[in-house]
Amino acid sequence: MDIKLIRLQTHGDERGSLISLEHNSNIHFDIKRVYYMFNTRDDVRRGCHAHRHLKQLVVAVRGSCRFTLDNGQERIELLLDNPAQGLLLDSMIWREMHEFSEDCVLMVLADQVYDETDYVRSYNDYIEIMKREFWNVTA
Ligand code: T46
Repeated sequence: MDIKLIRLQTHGDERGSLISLEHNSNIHFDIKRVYYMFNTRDDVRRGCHAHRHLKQLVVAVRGSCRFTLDNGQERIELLLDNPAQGLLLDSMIWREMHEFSEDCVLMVLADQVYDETDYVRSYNDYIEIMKREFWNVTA
């Protein structure tokens, strides 16, 4: 699956901790947009879509949430609960976020500006695109 968990270097001293996200140092794409989610209820599911082209790095800067990630062939679950860990999500990965802790702040760095046409919001459509464009399955 085209995902990677990367360790982000923490600069720590007696004052506390600092993590820097920097183009060509630990972020290997052009950062065109940053957004963050907070105040998410623990009984909701966010995401539930894939992106045709977008690449993103996701960091739980505070608290935790679970990710369900799916490439149409395998499905994995992972807990994001460490501000020194970044989840690199490539395009065409189906993602769902759930079980948000009350204090969760999820920050996302993206390589494209917001574009609703990049979203694939139906799982059936997602599988059809994967079959047609990535698995070379002819119906
Ligand atoms: C993703 C996961 C991890 C904007 O106006 N600009 C933005 O940059 C974004 C991301 C969203 N919006 C608006 C569109 C919706 O009216 O904010 C509202 C909530 O967005 P959405 O329902 O798409 O949020 P999530 O949590 O389902 O998904 C988000 C990102 O959209 C998505 O790209 O990969 O987080």
